[in-house]
Amino acid sequence: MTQKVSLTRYLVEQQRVDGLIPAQLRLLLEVVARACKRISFAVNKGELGDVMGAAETQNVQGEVQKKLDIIANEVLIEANEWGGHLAAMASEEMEGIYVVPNRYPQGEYLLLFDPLDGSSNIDVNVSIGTIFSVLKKPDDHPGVQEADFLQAGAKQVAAGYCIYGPQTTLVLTVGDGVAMFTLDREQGSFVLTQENLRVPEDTKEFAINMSNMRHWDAPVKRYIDECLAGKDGPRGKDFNMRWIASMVADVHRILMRGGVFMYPWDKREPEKPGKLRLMYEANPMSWLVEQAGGAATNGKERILDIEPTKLHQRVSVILGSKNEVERVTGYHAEK
Ligand code: AHM
Ligand code: MG
Repeated sequence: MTQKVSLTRYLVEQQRVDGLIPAQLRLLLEVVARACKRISFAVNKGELGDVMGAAETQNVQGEVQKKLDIIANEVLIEANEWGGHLAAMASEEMEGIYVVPNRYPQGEYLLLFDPLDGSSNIDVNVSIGTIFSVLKKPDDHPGVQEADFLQAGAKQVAAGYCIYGPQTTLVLTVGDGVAMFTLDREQGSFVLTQENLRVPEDTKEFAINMSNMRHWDAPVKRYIDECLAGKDGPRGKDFNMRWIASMVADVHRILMRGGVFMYPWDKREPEKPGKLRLMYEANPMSWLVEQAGGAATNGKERILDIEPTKLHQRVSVILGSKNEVERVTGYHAEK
């Protein structure tokens, strides 16, 4: 019988054999996975638990919070604050950073997360997820402040997401490719189910919210028009479209079978660079996609090279199969 490899064993081996991750980072990732397990169980309860519907609050982005947004945020904080591996956390659901309280030891890592991505899908039983990114706190000063989080995505030391869909699946990179773990509910543990995920360089599938078409910039419109023209158009092939409205689910599909995902800048709110957030949505997803052989840009530059200036900064996102991302980015350059 082939032995199953648990997430714990995988991380221990990454630490021991490859020396890729220090013990504190291994602990951190185990704790994040444990929190995701708890969130998965809460998500699964649905109408049977007090988890559905809107809360009476708004987050820093002015969006109405769902009960599960708040629950997931609390679960992640409670799980991570006492272990001694973190200095502070930042979340889509909190305006400022959350510094680990004095009663616990402070570690050297910073954790950022979107506790529940795809919130509009919670109440309709469609896949949602948790996205996370780990940075190292700069060691040139004591204490921790918001500015410590403002590091380019290329500095991440770990990134991943957990998707709560037909299966609960954790997808992770520590800079050595992308590995996937499926939650075994009977055992209560994540089990390694795929290593070295690869995003095919070409694709016939795109993901974009087409209802915003009239607001797009010319290069994005050109790219989609060419896809829509199919076999008889300049691309010479028919394309398929998918849009789940959970970035986690759209990116997961791309990691599994390729495709291109776009949430570009548009004219609805021209002062905003895009809808998605750089630090805890675009950066971790871009690193995962790059680690799997894909690409990610904002139309002009590699997302991982963007130097952030604000914790909740937004960004235009084009990611997925390399040749398609390069094509859309090329159209922006031509413009
Ligand atoms: P959220 O973090 O508040 O859930 O918002 C992010 C989500 C992404 O998961 C998804 O790609 C996008 O918003 C969908 O936006 P739209 O409803 O405009 O299609
Ligand atoms: Mg989100």
